[in-house]
Amino acid sequence: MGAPAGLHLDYLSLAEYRSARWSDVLGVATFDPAPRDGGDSTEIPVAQVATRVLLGTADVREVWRSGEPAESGQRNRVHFRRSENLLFGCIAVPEPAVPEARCDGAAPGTAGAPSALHGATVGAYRDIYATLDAVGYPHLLRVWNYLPDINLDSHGSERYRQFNSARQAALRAAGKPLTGNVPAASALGASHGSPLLVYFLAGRTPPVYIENPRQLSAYRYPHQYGPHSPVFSRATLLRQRGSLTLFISGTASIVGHRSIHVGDTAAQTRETLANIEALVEEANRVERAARFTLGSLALKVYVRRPADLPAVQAQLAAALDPSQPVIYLQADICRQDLLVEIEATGMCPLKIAA
Ligand code: 3EB
Repeated sequence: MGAPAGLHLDYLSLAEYRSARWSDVLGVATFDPAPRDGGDSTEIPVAQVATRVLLGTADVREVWRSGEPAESGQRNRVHFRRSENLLFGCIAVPEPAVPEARCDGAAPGTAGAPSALHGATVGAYRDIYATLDAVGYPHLLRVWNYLPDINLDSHGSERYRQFNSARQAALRAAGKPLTGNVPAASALGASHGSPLLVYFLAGRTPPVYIENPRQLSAYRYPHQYGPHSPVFSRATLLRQRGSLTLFISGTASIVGHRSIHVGDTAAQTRETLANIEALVEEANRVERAARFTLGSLALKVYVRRPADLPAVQAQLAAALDPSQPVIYLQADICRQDLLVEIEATGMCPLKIAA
């Protein structure tokens, strides 16, 4: 049987993944300390995300398929697999335990000195853009960033802010835009001691970039959230032969640029869903057709405190279809006052004119 047209996303247990025996897998993400012998051919890039699974099987896999023949490759530290129009890639960069020395002689580990995380982030994005430009998939569509101790202060600032400064520096160095045409993204904490992990989807043609009318664009956040704004779009919309994909970035209880419902997990979850619904509406407006609904998305839910899982689940049960694919992970979120963050993906087959 022929593979379905266009990109596909499934959340599967290891056993389900093994028995599916798909030939068109582009890439996989695992969570928790998943065993490496996941039954993947060594051809398939596997992003090993160091976040605990909060519900269901710990060996759950996020599986991206293209519906087309694919080939694998490696360049610098980036492992990738690509089909005609799409590329999945991942890179893991350990942070050196000893802070890098500065050429101006300033003591390492002090305010102002570049952190190991800064170096790892700049290096990861440099390798990613070099790879994409070399193999001809120059448009980053969707990026997932996982960094250990995301809320920890070091070198005079929070590590998430160091990451933002470094990501922006790397994009600038690669000659990429810092506002507007920037990928959808997520940035979450990962377990202490894990490497900086970035995985991504990239395309040969540009997507449509979507912002949320209820939120200030992240790349325009005021400096109270850090000297360099996070560079991501709220969503991207990819039209390919036969299908339309909506990649919704990590979304939280932020209206304008402020975190709201501080301390109230249930209310943060409802506000997050309202933001996702606003993005779905915006995508439909751009498409001039009701292509997506909240009930047709696959969701990945990040909960800061495991004890909040029932509260988050109750809100989602009230808003979602019971058959919707949803996975729950424990992760620190990039603002201390955020307790939950949700990312989503929507896929819609398109009729092709004969
Ligand atoms: C926010 O809306 C919440 O830095 O790449 C969400 C998605 C968030 C992506 C990123 C951060 C990022 O600002 C945090």
